[in-house]
Amino acid sequence: MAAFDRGLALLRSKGASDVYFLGDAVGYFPSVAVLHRLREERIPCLMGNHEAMLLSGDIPPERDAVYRLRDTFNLLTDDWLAWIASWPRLRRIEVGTQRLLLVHGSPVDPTFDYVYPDTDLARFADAAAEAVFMGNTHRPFLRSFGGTLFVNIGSSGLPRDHGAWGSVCLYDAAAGRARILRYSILDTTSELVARFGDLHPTVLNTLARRSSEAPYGEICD
Ligand SMILES: [Mn+2]
Repeated sequence: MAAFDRGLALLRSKGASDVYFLGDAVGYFPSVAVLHRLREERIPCLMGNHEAMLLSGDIPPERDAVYRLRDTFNLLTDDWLAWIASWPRLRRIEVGTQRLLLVHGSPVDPTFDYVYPDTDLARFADAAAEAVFMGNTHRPFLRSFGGTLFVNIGSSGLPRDHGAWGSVCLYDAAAGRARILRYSILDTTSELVARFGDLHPTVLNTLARRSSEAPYGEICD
């Protein structure tokens, strides 16, 4: 939650006029705090695979020890579930001459696909957009292919390339330029780990992940 707030504040401090959320407000931490913030701020949301699993109840049992989606479900009223169910799985936005496609997964499977820094982007030749924004792998990148800019925005609270640096994307539609912004989540992570004393070791290991390489993107204060 605090990591999400920090990413939101960073985007706004850099002049973001419109903010979109690409999914997975729930999962890993049995908390609904990010959902509350998204609704309070009236941020347009896309459905992530975690929301889809939460709503359908189709959660692989062996994975839920990590995802904690049943615990999260039990914190939500019907009103909250109906709101989440209203989130679209993709969003197309036109800004000037720019056609933007926003998904959680990929253009061919908007909810469940995983696109990594080395994924073959030829699969998405029919995206029909100047820029495509994705999440789901928690691994940020900017890549151009076939006249389209493909962006993985990473993760605000559980980055997988380097656990100490949350990630958001700032896009300037007039210039057609995307930036991946990174911000420290060391202190918010410590608070989370202390508050939820029973997080799965997989989650703790991801948060503790460090790299000898600098995190992808621009380090911001
Ligand atoms: Mn996901």
